[in-house]
Amino acid sequence: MTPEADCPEVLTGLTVTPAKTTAAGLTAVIKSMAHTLGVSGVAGTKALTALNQYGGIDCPSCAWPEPDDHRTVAEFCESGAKAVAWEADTRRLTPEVFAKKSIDDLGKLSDYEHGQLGRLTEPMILRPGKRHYEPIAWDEAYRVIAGELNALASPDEAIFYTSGRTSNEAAFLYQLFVRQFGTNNLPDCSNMCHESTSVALPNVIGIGKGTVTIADFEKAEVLVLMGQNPGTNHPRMLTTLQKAKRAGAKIVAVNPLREAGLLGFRNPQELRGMLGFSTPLADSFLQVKIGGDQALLKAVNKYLTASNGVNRAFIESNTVGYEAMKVKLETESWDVLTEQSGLSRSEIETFAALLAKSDRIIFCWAMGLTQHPHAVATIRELANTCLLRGSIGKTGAGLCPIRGHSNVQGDRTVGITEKPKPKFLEALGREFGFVPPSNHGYDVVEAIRAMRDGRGKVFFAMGGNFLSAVSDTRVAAAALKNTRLTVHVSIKLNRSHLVTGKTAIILPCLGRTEIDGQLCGDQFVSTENSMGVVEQSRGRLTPASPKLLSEPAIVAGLATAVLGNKSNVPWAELIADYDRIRERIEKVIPGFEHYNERIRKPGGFYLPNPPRDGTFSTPIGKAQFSSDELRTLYVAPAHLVMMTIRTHDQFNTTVYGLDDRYRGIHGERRVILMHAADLAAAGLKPGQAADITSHFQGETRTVRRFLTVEYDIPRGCCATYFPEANPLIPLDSIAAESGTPTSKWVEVSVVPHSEAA
Ligand SMILES: Nc1nc2c(c(=O)[nH]1)N[C@H]1C(S)=C(S)[C@@H](COP(=O)(O)OP(=O)(O)OC[C@H]3O[C@@H](n4cnc5c(=O)[nH]c(N)nc54)[C@H](O)[C@@H]3O)O[C@H]1N2
Ligand SMILES: Nc1nc2c(c(=O)[nH]1)N[C@H]1C(S)=C(S)[C@@H](COP(=O)(O)OP(=O)(O)OC[C@H]3O[C@@H](n4cnc5c(=O)[nH]c(N)nc54)[C@H](O)[C@@H]3O)O[C@H]1N2
Ligand SMILES: [Mo]
Repeated sequence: MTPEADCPEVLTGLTVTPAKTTAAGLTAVIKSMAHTLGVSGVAGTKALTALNQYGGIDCPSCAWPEPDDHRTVAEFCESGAKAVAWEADTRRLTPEVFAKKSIDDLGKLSDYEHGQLGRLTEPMILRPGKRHYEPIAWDEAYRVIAGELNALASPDEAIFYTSGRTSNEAAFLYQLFVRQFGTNNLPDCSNMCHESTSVALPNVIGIGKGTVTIADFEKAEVLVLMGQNPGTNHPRMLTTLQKAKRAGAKIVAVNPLREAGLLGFRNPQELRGMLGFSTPLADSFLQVKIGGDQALLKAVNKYLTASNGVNRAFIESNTVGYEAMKVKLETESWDVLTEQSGLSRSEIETFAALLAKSDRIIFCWAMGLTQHPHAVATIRELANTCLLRGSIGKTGAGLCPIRGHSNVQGDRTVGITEKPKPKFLEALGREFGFVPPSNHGYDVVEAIRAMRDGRGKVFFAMGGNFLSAVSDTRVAAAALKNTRLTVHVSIKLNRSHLVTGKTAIILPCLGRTEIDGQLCGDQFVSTENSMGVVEQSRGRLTPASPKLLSEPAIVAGLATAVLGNKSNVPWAELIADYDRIRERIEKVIPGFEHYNERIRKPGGFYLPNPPRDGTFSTPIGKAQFSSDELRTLYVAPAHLVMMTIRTHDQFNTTVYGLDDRYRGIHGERRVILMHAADLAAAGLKPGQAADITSHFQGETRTVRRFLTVEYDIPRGCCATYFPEANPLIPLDSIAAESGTPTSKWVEVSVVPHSEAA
């Protein structure tokens, strides 16, 4: 047991108000400006005016794209403003503060309080046996890391994690360094995020990415939004949805919760919206049970195939596997499909009939589909629906996985993956004159197992908050503590810096809003959004401290120290001018032709996307229908299925505040949202403290003191917030094929809180 790994069991004062039915509006703008001014002063506001503008700063929050042809004056949302304010924080976490506060003192603070300590200012080291971080010079830090890495029996004993904020330039150099060092142990946040999508789609359409552009939304007849909370997690998408709606699109939302951002939108960019007029969004809302989407989609596909609601011509010329799928669907029972989805046959048939009438449908999804035991099969079933309607490869139609981190898609494109393709390795090896390792590396869950079992001895993280983001927090903590060295490149302190290997190092880096000065002048970086547009991002603010280095510079420094003359990469030259890094990316990765020229065009450029143009780049050259088994999921009587979700006041493990405004939950993050009947059955009253236990393969895990909230959620389902509930998610509870932790499908029991341990 490692108590400091968990979020502190402290209650902060819950108030509950009715859940909202519209999102954004003037309140959102006022809140974001007030927040930015409060935390970051004038600097933050200056950064806001450059956010998502041509030649400006790519918003460090989500991966939703900007419009192709224009930019409004304020092309940001409340979340983006909070992210900028958090980064442009005027407070500093200096060595003096570390000298006063031990890691034990810091561990007692909440995630919110960690953020309030301000920006890191210089490299810090926690030496073996010590409880206080001390300052260390950059060169000395590199020497310590190189010493540990080069002492390993095999390069595969080191693990190199990446979070999705890292730029293309930094990520490309990082994976190059790691592969020259000799391992493919490159787990990343994708493993916990859209991996199920990346695994499901290539066999179906030939590429692991979405196929639509933002302009497609206005041309669509139907938008299906599954397992996604755009009002909170992709607020700029609401503007797109509003436009689509005005152009006549019907919106169907599929979600266990009636999220405000799915129901209505007050556009803060319009006078009508400022005055409080809202555009209703979803035309129909399907309140599916958690994990019920595969059953729902199978039922939809059964209806479409049985009622001739399919696009025959498209299927015949572009697909394989239709007949086998149809036969399989005939054997599925409506009783099982309705019971598993939690929806009535007539609700499903109404939805399917709408799809049967439409040729231009866009299917959007996020974590509500990807973090379940059967996530990959569910996404393949969604692709089946799309193919049945021939709704791909044309205007106003297609698949649209909504990515999370602002460059999570780009990181994968430039080589951050533990399972690299031979073609990529060959190109990388050719360009840099070495033989990259070809065996598969560890994903996130495998990395934890390796550290737990003593096979992973050095853990290095390029950004992120590994300990708090991964499942099974206490197991992950013990695993990290079992290593010789943990290193984090970071901009602020987080819990991962406090649960450490024998030695721990924090390397503080520039944030995306900051000026990145190198030998040949100030540099910009590039990122790829959710729709495959690569665009530049140039920092505008004075760095938080003169001792910060950019992520590419840190990789170069490290590579030089670790590899020495074993590497013939001109690391220092590449850092002097990032154009030189982009030239190398262009030579290794298809689609980046004339990278330096096109990245300088306003709005950047699109990467190639064959299915978008109607070509399926599968081995057979056609799209592939899937015939997966229906995975029926049951829990023991009186147990519930728990999903872990984000509040309106956080970016993943970064907690901006304690409210979840749209859901009407204020002042408290340790809550569990339950159906009234499930509360009563558990002998609990709203607002009462409860203990939650998860059940998996005979093991139990418990978190204590969560306040109950009576909520409109299907019976048998409940919701808690990430990361507070992560200790409940068993390490081995992962999605089939993708290995993604089942953060949205955990079997739990809930009982009144008792003081006895
Ligand atoms: N402000 C802000 N923006 C963010 C983030 C953030 O934390 N804060 N995080 C970023 C990241 S990395 C990501 S990946 C995205 C996440 O964006 P989302 O996927 O929208 O985030 P979650 O809060 O995980 O919510 C998932 C939604 O799925 C629903 N859901 C859960 N289980 C099921 C299910 O079984 N079926 C269906 N149909 N729905 C279900 C939940 O009710 C919830 O509405 O957002 C990105 N943007
Ligand atoms: N239970 C549960 N767990 C989940 C999820 C869930 O829905 N439920 N969602 C999963 C998902 S979708 C994701 S993507 C992962 C997220 O996992 P991560 O990406 O690992 O986590 P974040 O909270 O986004 O990382 C925040 C940290 O990044 C650092 N940081 C911020 N900006 C920069 C920068 O510019 N450079 C560097 N080097 N560091 C920076 C800050 O110090 C901050 O503390 O969590 C996953 N975990
Ligand atoms: Mo994510």
